Amino acid sequence: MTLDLFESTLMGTRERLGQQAYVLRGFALPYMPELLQALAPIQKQAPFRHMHTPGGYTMSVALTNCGRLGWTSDHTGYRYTCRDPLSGLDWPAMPATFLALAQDAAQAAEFTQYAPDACLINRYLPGSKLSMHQDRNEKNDYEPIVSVSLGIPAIFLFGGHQRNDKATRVPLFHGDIVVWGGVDRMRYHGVLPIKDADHLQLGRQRTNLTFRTAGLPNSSNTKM
Ligand code: MD3
Ligand code: FE
Repeated sequence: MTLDLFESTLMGTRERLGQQAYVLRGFALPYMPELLQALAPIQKQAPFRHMHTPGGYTMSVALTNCGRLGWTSDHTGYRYTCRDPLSGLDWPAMPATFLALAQDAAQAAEFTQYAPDACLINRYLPGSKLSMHQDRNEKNDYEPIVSVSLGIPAIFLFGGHQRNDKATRVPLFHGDIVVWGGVDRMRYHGVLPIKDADHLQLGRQRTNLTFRTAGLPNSSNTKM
């Protein structure tokens, strides 16, 4: 079966990965021209960079952020900040089209009133991977994380609540969205090393947008 046939067969379907976790196939495709247009000035203002982990490693995935809060990592640890440590300026604002897509997807996965304040943008080149981890730097552990896949495919690993729990492999294609919240929010997850491929619009790379509610649930003005 070719990739194209596989993609078009699944288009528009909703797969359940867990009690409160869904894959929405092709959900971002109608937003694509606007999404890509909005992405360009973000990466110009806040370029993709390889972060260092507290353990002394350099991440193979390059990242940037938009929205009020952005995720960063260095030798002292992981955290969300209001400013880009590279420039000292606020992270680029979250484009209206990003927010609309994230809210639309959350709704389709039964999460209402979603108000993400952070969008972490990951860039994978062939060979980049993300080891199994939990996302535990957000102050809110119920609100969903909405993930938008762009470019070449990836195999996502969806694990359990223990690092060693068996993980399900989920192939993700350009335009697919995954939504995880509630009881599935703290599950371990990762991305297998990306296989080399060439995407017609994005070239030899995968970009993933992950929307999060990182600040306090009912929004405070505390500078982080
Ligand atoms: C599953 N990013 O940035 S989607 C990350 O494709 C991250 O770039 C991956 O994991 C990527 O932290 C995977 C995001 C994701 C986020 C939170 C989750 C998947 C999740 C929480 C529970 C289960
Ligand atoms: Fe994660």
